[in-house]
Amino acid sequence: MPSIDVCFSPELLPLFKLQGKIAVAVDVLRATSSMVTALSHGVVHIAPVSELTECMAYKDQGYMVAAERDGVKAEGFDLGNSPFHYQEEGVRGRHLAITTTNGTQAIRLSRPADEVLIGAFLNVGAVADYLRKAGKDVVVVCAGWKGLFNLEDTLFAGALAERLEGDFELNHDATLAAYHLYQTAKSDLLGFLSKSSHVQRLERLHILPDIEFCLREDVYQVVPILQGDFLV
Ligand code: 3SL
Repeated sequence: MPSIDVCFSPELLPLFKLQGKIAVAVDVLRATSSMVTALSHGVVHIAPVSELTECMAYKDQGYMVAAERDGVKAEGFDLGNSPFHYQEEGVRGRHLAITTTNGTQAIRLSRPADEVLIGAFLNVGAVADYLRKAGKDVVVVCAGWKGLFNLEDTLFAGALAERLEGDFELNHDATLAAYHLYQTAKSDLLGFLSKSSHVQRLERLHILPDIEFCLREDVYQVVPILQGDFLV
């Protein structure tokens, strides 16, 4: 039976072997939630990049360019990192380049895996269905915050483990921890996360609706996959 493991921070990735496995990169608040939303609302593909300058360079090719640093839209960019930016009719049929503080870094570092998928609560069921069909070992790569552990990405890993229970081994300690944390939190994810550092950070920016939206499960069926430099 394949197994699911959880890497709680990109800093821990050197301890994981990704070759031969599928990586699920997650940054619930808010990068991967925004990416899932964008592709579900007709964005053609997404270039996730690390640096602001690299991202801005896509503008010359007709891309919408989006950037977030410390929760705020970076100056001069078309869009920030709110999932609501990507529900506008104007995004349909466009190409998007995006850089964020943690999420796009987690995606880049996941590249040694056989496949890199993008996960969020918004598409957790669709990701689980994909992984069940693929039948390969999985590592959930949590974006965390600047190298540190975070609760929301860990809860996503727990939710995914719950969906895969019975078809995947849940025998890694990190997976068991995430699974049990999710059991405690799942009836009220927002309440559980209310004291967490990133929810408090985002609340200071007055974007509670973003948080509430990102914590909704199974809103979208899309499973973004990294193909070359692009998420499709
Ligand atoms: O760190 C990231 O990649 C972002 O998702 C952070 S924020 O939610 O936009 O503040």
